[in-house]
Amino acid sequence: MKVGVMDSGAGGLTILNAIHQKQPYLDLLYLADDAFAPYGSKSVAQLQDRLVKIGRFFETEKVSAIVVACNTATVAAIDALRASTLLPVIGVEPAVKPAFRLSKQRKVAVLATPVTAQSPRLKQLIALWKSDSEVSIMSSATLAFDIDAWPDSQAKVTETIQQLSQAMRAQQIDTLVLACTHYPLVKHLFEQALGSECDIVEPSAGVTAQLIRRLEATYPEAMCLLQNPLSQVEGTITLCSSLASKNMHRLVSWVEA
Ligand code: DGN
Repeated sequence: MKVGVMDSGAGGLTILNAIHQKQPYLDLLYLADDAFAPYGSKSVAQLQDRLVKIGRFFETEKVSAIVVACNTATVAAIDALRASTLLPVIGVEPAVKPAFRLSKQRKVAVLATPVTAQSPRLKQLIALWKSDSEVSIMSSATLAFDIDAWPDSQAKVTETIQQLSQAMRAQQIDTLVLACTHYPLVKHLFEQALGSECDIVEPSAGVTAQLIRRLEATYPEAMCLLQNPLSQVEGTITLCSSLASKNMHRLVSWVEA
């Protein structure tokens, strides 16, 4: 069974890695939409149009489900994609619920792209799960794009993370939600800058669990067969980019062995 996973660039590989670790028998087709990146500076209408086109690409590739492994695309355009396809569509949302549970000092920061940070959906999620925590919504217009240019952009990425972390330390943040799938790729830099007293949460385990639930509900017999330990074979991982000139070695380097 093949699952399509997409993002504006390398960020969704954090989700792809988690899916592959948990369900290695699935074939995974990853689309990095580098030709249209960064999503964080696009309008909602542009993102909706793009996601519908990507949905058509995945349908042509005969996937059984689509994972929108991008917070920005999820908040802006997942409804448009769902309306345009009969395939199950799983999105990714800021992991505010686990962050509220984890935070001891009740000081949580959500770091995202500008589109996600300004989205009504993020405010809804915060209102839905909020207890008595203070929530600081922070955004970076450049960080995801710079992570895509890794390792050439290493100094710039490190400097941006240090600046953001300084602001978080000043606010005594003890739990950080990485609400852009690119950010867990450089989680170690956040850990270095914030120190061990700040917990960092990201959504890959939750998205994987949701995908498996949807696949089991939609394709019960096929999933039963695939999950049978006697019949299990390792699935394939195919990486592609919408930018013809993309150096695929950079993408491959983010995929966990
Ligand atoms: N990985 C995308 C997200 O989770 O929002 C980043 C989008 C972008 O291109 N900036």
